[in-house]
Amino acid sequence: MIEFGEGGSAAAPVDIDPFGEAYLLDPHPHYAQLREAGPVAYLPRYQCFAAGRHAVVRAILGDPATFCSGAGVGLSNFRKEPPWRPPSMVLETDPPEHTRNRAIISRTLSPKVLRDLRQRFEAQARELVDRLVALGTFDGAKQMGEAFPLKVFADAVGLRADGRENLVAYGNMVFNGMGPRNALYENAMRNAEAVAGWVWEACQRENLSEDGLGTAIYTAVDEGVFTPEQAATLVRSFLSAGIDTTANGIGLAAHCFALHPEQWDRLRAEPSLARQAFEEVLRYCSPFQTFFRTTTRDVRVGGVGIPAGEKVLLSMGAANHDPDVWPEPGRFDIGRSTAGHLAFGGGIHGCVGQMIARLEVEVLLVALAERVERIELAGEPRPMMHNTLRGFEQLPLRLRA
Ligand code: OVM
Repeated sequence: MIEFGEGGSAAAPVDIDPFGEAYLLDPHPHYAQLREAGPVAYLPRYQCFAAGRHAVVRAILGDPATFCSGAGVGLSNFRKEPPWRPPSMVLETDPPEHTRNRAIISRTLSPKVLRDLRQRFEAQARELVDRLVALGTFDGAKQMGEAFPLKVFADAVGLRADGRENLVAYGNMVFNGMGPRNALYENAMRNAEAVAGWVWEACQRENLSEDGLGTAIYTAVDEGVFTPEQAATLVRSFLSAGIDTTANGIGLAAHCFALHPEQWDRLRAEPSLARQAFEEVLRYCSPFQTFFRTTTRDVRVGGVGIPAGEKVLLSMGAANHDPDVWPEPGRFDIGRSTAGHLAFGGGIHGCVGQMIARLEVEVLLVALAERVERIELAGEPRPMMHNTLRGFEQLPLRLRA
């Protein structure tokens, strides 16, 4: 699939706008257009290449030496314009630095740590579900999707309780910041300095609880591997990637089950399906829609040429609905095999937090399944307009106990 060198056929131009309103409101026809345009297509509007076929997206993720992350994983090329914040030491780096930095994060999220977090997460999930049932109608995007990771994940990292709303604003900056400089970008960045300042403070050793994931990162300072500033930058990755992503995953899950009550019945009958059910939510919705790689050399992908130094958009949403991989991709079915979905990316940069994300959503779904007979829409959901994430701005819900 991937061959080195110049030449190859020209990428077909496709007239889709992955950051435009029509696409964001209903991406599916646009996904199909992208997949059908060839192994790799060209988006003249953004002067970048784009891939949406599952096999192609997977192959590109599997070749980080040719498709690098160090030039940024948004549309902007860090080698041509300066990034809006100091680059992430894990997301926006390549081996060998990436390998070392990721290992430090990875060891803080060990199976033992996750086992110890489970009880706390379960207790918080039950408490939240009780509160939401009592409320009657509520906003599933804010009061469930955001509220849960803002409590359990931020607790796990070891953040103080006050000011956590900054994390949602920061995630908005990080993820809208991967798109073009459109109105969504500008709007997310309105309060950038204050929000980024709060986050940077929260990442400092003296502001983290002693038993959290954040403090665990600082062990690398004691070992002489990192400066304190590097440790803070790595803690910043938890705070960048760990809230908005999961928050939208939860909102999307609730919406799926509100629209597919027969699938909710299945889950209620067998709550041990919760983990697998979330995988199908991930495949079906792809909360993390797109990111980019940058070519380090001339390459041909499925015979289509991409010169060195070009941005390539990868569409997880398109790949996760590729009919060559998923029979009836548009059917939400918690019993199907979801192996190989790309909602967490893949390859060396595959989501390092995926186990804690799964844990959060699994325990929340189980707590819901134990108490709630029906998840119902209590009004018209308002989809979020966002450069990278998919989810709801507002999701009016009612839980029938
Ligand atoms: C980071 C980071 C930020 C956003 C997303 C992400 C999906 C990582 O700062 O390392 O992973």
